[in-house]
Amino acid sequence: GNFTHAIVRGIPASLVQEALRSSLCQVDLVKAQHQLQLHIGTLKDELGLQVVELPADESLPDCVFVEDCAVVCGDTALITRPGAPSRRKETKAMKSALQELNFKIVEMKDDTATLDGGDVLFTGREFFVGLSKRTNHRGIEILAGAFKDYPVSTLPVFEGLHLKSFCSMAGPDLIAFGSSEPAQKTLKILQQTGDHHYKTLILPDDAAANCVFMNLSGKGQVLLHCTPEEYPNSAKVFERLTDHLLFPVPNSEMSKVDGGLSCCSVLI
Ligand code: CIR
Repeated sequence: GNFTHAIVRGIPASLVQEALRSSLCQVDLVKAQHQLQLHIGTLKDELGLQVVELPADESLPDCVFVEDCAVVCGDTALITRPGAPSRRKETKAMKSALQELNFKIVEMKDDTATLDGGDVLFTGREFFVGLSKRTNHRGIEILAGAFKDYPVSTLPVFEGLHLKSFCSMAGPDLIAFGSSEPAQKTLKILQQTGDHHYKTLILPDDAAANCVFMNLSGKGQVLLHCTPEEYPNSAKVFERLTDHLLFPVPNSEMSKVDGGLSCCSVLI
């Protein structure tokens, strides 16, 4: 999409001990903060986006992962009900920020519904939503009701946290996908389900398939993607994209707590 703003949030020190995670890797807080600053710097200084920086909240260890709290499309912002109970209060600051930016707010209030933004892939034509550890059918139903102009299809997430833990948009009608067997299984279903046949960019590393694409007026096609230090083979695939302005952004610390590149911002 054609974005002008990004909403981000600081990293609380509590992330190190208390953030939800599937691995035992120790996060380096100072390095994580530095990496987030580089990411925000790219959005602001290189891309000229207006960045709204919400303050970290020590009582919400995962609050930096703002993508999970809202799905924004057109003039509507859906405030989610995150699948992890420890993350539910993160939505409050996001709701206020989006209200201030004049979005029409829809809140997922049903206490049987769950949905994380990390499960929501918007292609510009339609939504694909992952049925995952964090997102359930009722959550997807509410999303479909909030964005009636677009078809919504459900995709199974066989492994990993979210749908976008192994895929994301990488260009117009171009979807980046990881090459693991579970990722490829989801891709096959996507191609059979969708309203359109999408081109794919296959990355050797699932995590690297979570990149951030923007079509910016004045800049053209912009892609934030993994660094060669973290994923040398996947970085090479991105470096071959000649139509894009490429920005490698480090993400090693967030990835230790299952955060992809896209999770640290809500682009609007
Ligand atoms: C969690 O488990 O909820 C966080 N530690 C990571 C969330 C990452 N979210 C995302 O990539 N959209």
